[in-house]
Amino acid sequence: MTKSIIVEPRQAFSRDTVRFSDIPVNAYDRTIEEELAHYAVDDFLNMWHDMCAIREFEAILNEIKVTGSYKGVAYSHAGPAHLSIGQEAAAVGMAFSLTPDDHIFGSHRSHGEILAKGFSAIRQLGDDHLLAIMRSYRDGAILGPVEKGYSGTVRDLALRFFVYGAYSEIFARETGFNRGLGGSMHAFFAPFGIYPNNAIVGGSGSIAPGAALFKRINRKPGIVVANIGDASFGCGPVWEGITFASMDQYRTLWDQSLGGGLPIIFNCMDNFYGMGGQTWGETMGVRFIARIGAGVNPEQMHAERVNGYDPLAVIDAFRRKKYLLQQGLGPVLLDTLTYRFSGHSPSDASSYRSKEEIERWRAADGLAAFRDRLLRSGVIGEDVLDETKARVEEMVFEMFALATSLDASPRAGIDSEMVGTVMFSNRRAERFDDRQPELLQDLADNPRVQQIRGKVRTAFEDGQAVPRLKVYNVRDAIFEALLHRFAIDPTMIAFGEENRDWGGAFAVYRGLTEALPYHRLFNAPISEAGIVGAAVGYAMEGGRVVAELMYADFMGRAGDEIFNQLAKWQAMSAGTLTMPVVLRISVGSKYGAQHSQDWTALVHHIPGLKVVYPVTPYDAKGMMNAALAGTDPVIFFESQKIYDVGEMFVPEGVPEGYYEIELSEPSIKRRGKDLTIVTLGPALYTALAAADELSAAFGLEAELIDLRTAVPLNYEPLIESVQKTGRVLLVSDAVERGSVMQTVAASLTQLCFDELDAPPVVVGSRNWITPAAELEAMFFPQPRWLLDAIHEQILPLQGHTPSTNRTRGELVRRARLGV
Ligand SMILES: Cc1ncc(C[n+]2csc(CCOP(=O)(O)OP(=O)(O)O)c2C)c(N)n1
Ligand SMILES: [Mg+2]
Repeated sequence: MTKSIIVEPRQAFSRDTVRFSDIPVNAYDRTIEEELAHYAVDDFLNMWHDMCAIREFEAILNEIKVTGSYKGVAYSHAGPAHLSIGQEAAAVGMAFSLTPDDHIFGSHRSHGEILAKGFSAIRQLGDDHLLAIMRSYRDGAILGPVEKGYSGTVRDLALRFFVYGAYSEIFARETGFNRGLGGSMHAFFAPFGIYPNNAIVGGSGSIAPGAALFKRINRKPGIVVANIGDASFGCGPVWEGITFASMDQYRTLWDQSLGGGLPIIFNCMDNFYGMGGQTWGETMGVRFIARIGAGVNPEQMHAERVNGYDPLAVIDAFRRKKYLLQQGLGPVLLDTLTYRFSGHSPSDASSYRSKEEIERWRAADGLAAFRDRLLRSGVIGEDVLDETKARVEEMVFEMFALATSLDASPRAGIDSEMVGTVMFSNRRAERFDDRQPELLQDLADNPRVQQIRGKVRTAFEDGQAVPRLKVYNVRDAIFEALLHRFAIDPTMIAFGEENRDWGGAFAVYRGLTEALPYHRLFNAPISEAGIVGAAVGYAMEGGRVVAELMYADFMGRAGDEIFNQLAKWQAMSAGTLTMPVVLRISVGSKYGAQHSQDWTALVHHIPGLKVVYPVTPYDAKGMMNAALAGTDPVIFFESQKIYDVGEMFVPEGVPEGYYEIELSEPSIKRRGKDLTIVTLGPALYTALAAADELSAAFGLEAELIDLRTAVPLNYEPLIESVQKTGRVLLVSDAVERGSVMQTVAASLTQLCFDELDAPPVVVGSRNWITPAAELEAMFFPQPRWLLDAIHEQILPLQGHTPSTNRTRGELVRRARLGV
C-alpha cells in the first residue's frame, strides 16, 4: 500500500541540499596486457572478427546504394540503409558480455548491434541449440539456402545463417528474419535476444522498459538494453520510458523477491548528431548525455560516459552495469561515445559537418586502433588478424550475393495477400505461462465480488428499472472479465494512472487492489507514451497486459506508441511476435473540449488494431473476455456516459459464467422493417429513444444495430438489414467528419447500392470542440436530430417539423467553413 509510505511535512520542509555525485567520463584505462587477466586471446580475435564483419556488411550496403554493384554483383536496393560505419566497436563492446537471455532493442541504425549480438549469442549457444533454432525458425526458411552445399562447422553455419537472414531482411526477401516486412530499420531476431529495432527515433526508449518489466514480474533471467541515439534524448517518450523504468515502487512496494529496480540499460549510442542536427553544441544543451542520469534518481542512473571507440572500455562498463542490475539497482544510463564516418544514409552529403572533423575521427578509427593495440601487445600476430578479416569479409560477401539472388532468396509476389495474413495473429491463449497466478486472496472473499453477487443482472425487474446501486452495470461487467483472466494467466498485469488504490480512474478496478499483488496492478507515472510503450514491450516478451488511458483525448500523448508500435509490430515481425494488449480508453463526458471527445476514428484508421466499443453490460463482459483470450492489440473504448447502465437488451440478464462475443460482430438490439439505424458507442441509447418516437408518432419500426466494433467488422448483418429496410441511418458521438460511421456509410453505399431507397445518412457530433457540459446538447446527436435526418434525407415523416437544418445548402456552408 502506498499508505505505508507517509509523506511527513517536517521532513519535506527541512533544510537540505540536493547533492550530485561525480559522473565518470572515459575512466577506463587498462592495457591489453592487463586485460589478459579477464579475457582469452580468442576473445580479442572474436572482437576483431565481429567489428570487421560489421564494417564489411555495411560497406557493401553503402557501395550498392551509391554505385549499384559490389565486386561484380549488381544490385539495386530501393529501401533505406542507415549505416554505422565507425561505430562498430561500440556495438561489439555492447554485445560481447550479453547472453542470449539479455535482450537488446535498437534504432534505425542498428545493423551493427544486431550483428554483434547475433555473433555473441552464436558463440554462447551449443551446436544442438543452434541447429534447433535454425531449423525451427520459420520452418527453416532462412537455413535452407545457406545450408545448401555447406559442410563447415555448425557455428560457422550459424554465422552465415545470421548474416544471410539480415541481408535478406534488408532486401525484402521471404528468407529474411521477418520475411522482409521489417527491413533495414526494424530487423530483429528474438532467439538470439535481438528484439525490435525502431525507425521512430527513441521508439525503443519507451518499449524496452516494458521488456525489463516482463523479466522482473515473471522472474526471467537477463537484462534489457535500449540502444538509442543521442538525439533521441530530446524525445518525450524516451524521458517517459526513463521515468517509468525508475519508479521507486519497484524497490519500495513490490515483493523484494522479484529483484528490485528494472534490469535495463539505456545505452546511448552517442555520435554527436541526429541527422544534421548537432546535439553537442547546437540542438541540445546537455553536452554529456550521462548528465541526464543525475536528474532521474539518487543513484543518477549509475550514469557514465565511456569510450565507444574501444570495445574493451564498453565491455568493462557493461559488465559492471550488468552486475548492478542483477543487484536490483537499475535502471542504468550509459553514454557510449562513438562517431559515424558514414552519412546518416548513403545519400547524405554531410553538409552539416566539416570534412576535417570526419577525417579526424577516421584517423582515430576504433577498428584500426584496436588492431594496432593488439599488434603492439604481441597478443595476436598480423597474419592472424589479416587472415581473420579476409575470411569474414569473404563470408559476408557470399551471404550478400546469396541474398541478392532471386532464385535462392525470393520475394513475396506483389499480387500476394501475404501482408494481410500477418496483420493480426487471431490466436487464442488461455495463459502465457503455466505457473500459478499470484493472487492475494481467495476471489470468493473479494468485497467487490461479493457486492456484485447481490446485484440484479438486468436493467429491469418486474417492469421496473432496477435502482442504480442495485443494478449490475458496465463497470461490473468489465471487472468480472478482468478478474477471470487474472486468475488464469499469471503473466497478466494491469497498469495505468490511478489504477491501484484509487480503483481505476472510473472505478472499474475497485476491488482489484485487494485481490492482486503490487506487480500485477500498479500506478504508472503520468506518462501515456511510457504506459503504452511499456505495454508493447511487455507483450513482445510474451506477457498479457491491460493498460489504461484515462480519456480518449489523451491518446495524442501516446500517439506513436499506439499508431506505430502497438499497431504495427505483429505485421512487421511477419507473425513472429504477438501483441496481447488490451488498451482500455475511456471516452469522457461533461468535461469539455480536452476530455470529452470520441476518437474511435483515429485508431480505426490505423491498420493492425482491433477497435471495439461495447455499451451494454452483456457486450462489455463478452467482448472483454474475447479480447483477453486473444493475442491481438485491442483498443477497448468505454463510455463514461453509460458506465452505470444495466442490461436492457438481453432479457435473461448478463450470465454469471464465462462467455465470449466475437469481436467482429455487430449486434441487432431491436428488430424492425422500415429503417435500419446503426450506432457505435453510447449513441445506441440516443437511437433507442428516436426509434421509440418513430414507432409512437409515425408507426415506423426501426431495426437497431449496435456496431460494437469498428475493426474487424462483419458487414453481413448490416447488409441483410439494409436489404430488408432499404434505408439506413448511422449515428455516433464522434464528430461527423471522418468518423467510423462515414466509412461504414460509404461501404454500405457500395455494398447495397441496388437495395437502397435513399443514401445512407450519417449523424455525428458537430465538427466542433466538445463544449461545456451545460452546452453538450448542441454538440452531441439528440434523438430529434435523428428524426430530422430521416425526414430530410431518407423518408419524409408526415407532420414532422425539423428543428435542425440539414438542407444541402446548410451542409455545404458548414463544410466550406470547416465546422
Ligand atoms: C520521431 C522521429 N523524428 C524524426 C525522424 C527522422 N530521423 C531519422 S534518424 C534521425 C536522427 C536520430 O539521431 P540519433 O537518435 O542521435 O541517432 P543516430 O541517427 O545518430 O544514430 C532523425 C531525425 C524519425 N525517424 N523519427
Ligand atoms: Mg546520434
